[in-house]
Amino acid sequence: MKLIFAIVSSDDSSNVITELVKNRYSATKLATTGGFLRAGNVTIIIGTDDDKVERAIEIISEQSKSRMQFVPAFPELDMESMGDQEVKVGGATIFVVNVEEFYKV
Ligand code: 2BA
Repeated sequence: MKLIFAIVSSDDSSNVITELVKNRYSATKLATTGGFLRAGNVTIIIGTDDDKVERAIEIISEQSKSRMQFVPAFPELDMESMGDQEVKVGGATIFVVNVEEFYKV
C-alpha cells in the first residue's frame, strides 16, 4: 500500500477531489500554505493499493493545470535582493511513500 501526498492549487483542488472520488479513491483534503508564496494551497492525501498509484497520478495531473504567475518580491521574507519573480503556479507536487501499516478500527 502507498500514501500519496499531492500539493495542488486551491483553484484546482475541487476538480482533483471530484475525479478521485469518481474513480473510487479515498482522499482527505488538508488546507495548507506554501512556504515560498505563503499562499493557501491544498494537500490531498490518498491511501491506495500499489497498482492504483499510477492512475491516481494521472487523474491529479489531468486536473491540475500549471501556469506562470508574476509575483512581487516579498519584503516580509527578506527577499528584496531576489526582486520580482515569475513562478509556476498550479500543477501538482506529488510524493508517494510506502505504508508500513494501515488500520481502520
Ligand atoms: P510554495 O512554496 O508557495 O511555492 C510556489 C512556487 O514558487 C513553486 O511551485 C515554485 O515554482 C516557486 N518556488 C518555490 N520555492 C522557491 C524558491 N526557493 N525560489 C524560487 N522559486 C520558488 P511548485 O514547485 O509547483 O510548488 C508548489 C507548492 O508545492 C509549494 O508552494 C509548496 O507548498 C509545495 N512544495 C513544492 N516542493 C516541495 C517540497 N520539495 N517539499 C514540500 N513541499 C513542496
